[in-house]
Formats: sequence, structure tokens, C-alpha cells
Amino acid sequence: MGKIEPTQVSGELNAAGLRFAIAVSRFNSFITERLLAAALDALERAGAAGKDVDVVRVPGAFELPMTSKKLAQTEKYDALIAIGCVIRGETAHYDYVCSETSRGLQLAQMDTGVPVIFCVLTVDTLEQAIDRAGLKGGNKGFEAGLAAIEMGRLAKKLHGAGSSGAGASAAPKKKARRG
Ligand code: INI
Repeated sequence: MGKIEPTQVSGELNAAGLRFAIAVSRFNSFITERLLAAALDALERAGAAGKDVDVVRVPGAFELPMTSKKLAQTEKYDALIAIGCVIRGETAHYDYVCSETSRGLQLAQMDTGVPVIFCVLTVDTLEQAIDRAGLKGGNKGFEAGLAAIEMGRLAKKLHGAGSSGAGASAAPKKKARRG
């Protein structure tokens, strides 16, 4: 019995030559600036050049989706990172901001085909946010930086995949016409 050996497709963690934009929310900037620093660290360590990285600041997490979509539509970037921090308060505001931000960011990447990395902390307390921005829980900004590199490379590969070679099997193919 034969054993199939599928073609493996993934994006390498090499940021050299890739272009990134990072949209950062000013709300809870004590946290978001730490996430941003770690994301930049990941990009720099993987070979990204300063001239290839743009940072765009917005008032709050709710503004991240529209900004990300606009950035994606410029076709200047291989991947985007959306950075925010939503901390649960006494009102239902938290739920609206979280759901619309996550839904909007998913729409931005689905509508444009440009990867948008979700680096929005949604937490109950400031302590939980601190844990995820460089303390006990590591730094989600660094993870987001790595995800942006991997997805930027993967998107490039899938876009350029033809009928043969690496990635071809994973690239969308035109449906054959029937009849
Ligand atoms: N924006 C955040 O990024 N984090 C929050 O915790 C937050 N809370 O709690 O209200 C928040 N609100 C502002 C919102 O994102 C918009 O900027 C604002 O509503 C204007 O559209």
C-alpha cells in the first residue's frame, strides 16, 4: 500500500523585504505601546527594515477595522497588525467594542486578502492586560509580529502559486466548467 506524501505549505519566519503596517489604539496606551514595542521587536529580529514598517495610531479599538481595511486597500503591505486593549467595565460598552472590533478586523482581511493579525487584548482587569503585555503571559505583541511575518509570507506564496511547485496544491483553483 502506498503512503501519500502531501506537499507541505507554510510561511517562513523571514521578514526581509516584507512590508507591514501596524494600527495601534491610543486607548489603554500603557498596554498598547508595550504590545507595539514587542511586535516591532519581532519584525526587526526577523529582518524587517524600518522603511518597510508603518505605524498608524487611532483613538480606540473600535477604529481599528476601518483603518486596517484602508491600509490593506493601499496594496502597499504584505500584512497588517491591529493592536488594541479592551478592558471590561461596568457597562455593556465592552461587549460592543469587542464584538465589532473582532468582526470588523476579520471582514477587513476577508474583503481585501491582506492578512490582518488580531492583537486586541479583551480582558476583565488591568492586571490580566499587564500579564499579556510583557509579564506572566508573555507578550502578545511579539506573537502578533511572528504571525504577521508567517501570514505575509504565506499570502505571497499562495498568491504566486501556479499549476506546479510549492504551494500550488494549496492555491485556489478555478472550477472546471461543466457541460
Ligand atoms: N476602546 C478601547 O480600545 N478599549 C477600551 O477598553 C474601550 N472602552 O472600555 O470603552 C474603548 N472604547 C473606545 C472605543 O474603542 C472608540 O474609540 C470610541 O467609542 C469612539 O468610537
